[in-house]
Amino acid sequence: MTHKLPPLPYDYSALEPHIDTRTMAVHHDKHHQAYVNNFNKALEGYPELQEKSTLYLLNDLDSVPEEIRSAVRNHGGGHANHTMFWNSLHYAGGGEPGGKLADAIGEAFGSFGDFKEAFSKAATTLFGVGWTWLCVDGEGNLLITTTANQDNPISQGLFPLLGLDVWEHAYYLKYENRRADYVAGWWNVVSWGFVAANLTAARVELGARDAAADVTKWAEDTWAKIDSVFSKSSDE
Ligand code: MN3
Repeated sequence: MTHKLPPLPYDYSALEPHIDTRTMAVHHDKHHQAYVNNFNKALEGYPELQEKSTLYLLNDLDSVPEEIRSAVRNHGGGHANHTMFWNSLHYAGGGEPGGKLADAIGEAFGSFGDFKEAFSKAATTLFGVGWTWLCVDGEGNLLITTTANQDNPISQGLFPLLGLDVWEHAYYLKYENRRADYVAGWWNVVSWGFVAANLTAARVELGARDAAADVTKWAEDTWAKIDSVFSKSSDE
């Protein structure tokens, strides 16, 4: 099995004016493609790892041979993060979530406004390259976290619900150095339905983990399942 670049689930221009057409084309076709290529290259000669889902490998980096561990972390992470990123955006997105996601955000952060402020602050103040995330921890609590480079929160035992790419390649063509303006624009295209579905999946999977007799098997099954939700056509 080799990993494949999943097609964007909408046109390059779909997120205009908040995320511009040229940025989407370069970001998806060049940057994401390069992560996929380098991830596959790292796994050459490791057929047993080629059969594992991306998230499973990222969840258990210690099980990856040391000579390719950094490459899997960086390029497998880049593949997983970007796949999730495209699917977390929609031209009909924005606004505020409802239902159980709204309740969970209110419980964790006070209000949606407080959450938005804290997330934006984390994204705008992150030094260097990386991502800002809304995650669920092992006890089911929501939290905001950041990761450097292409690290995925799964490597720290956190379920990612929503991730914001704050590498300059994600915004520089349109916003130049104005990261805060990019973050402000990004809120208009967040697909809350995607985030809500991830929260439901995370809670179901946490329950299954607590009940599992074989945690390794649970992890393998779970991350394969979540991988396939994030990335319907990336693994063939
Ligand atoms: Mn990127």
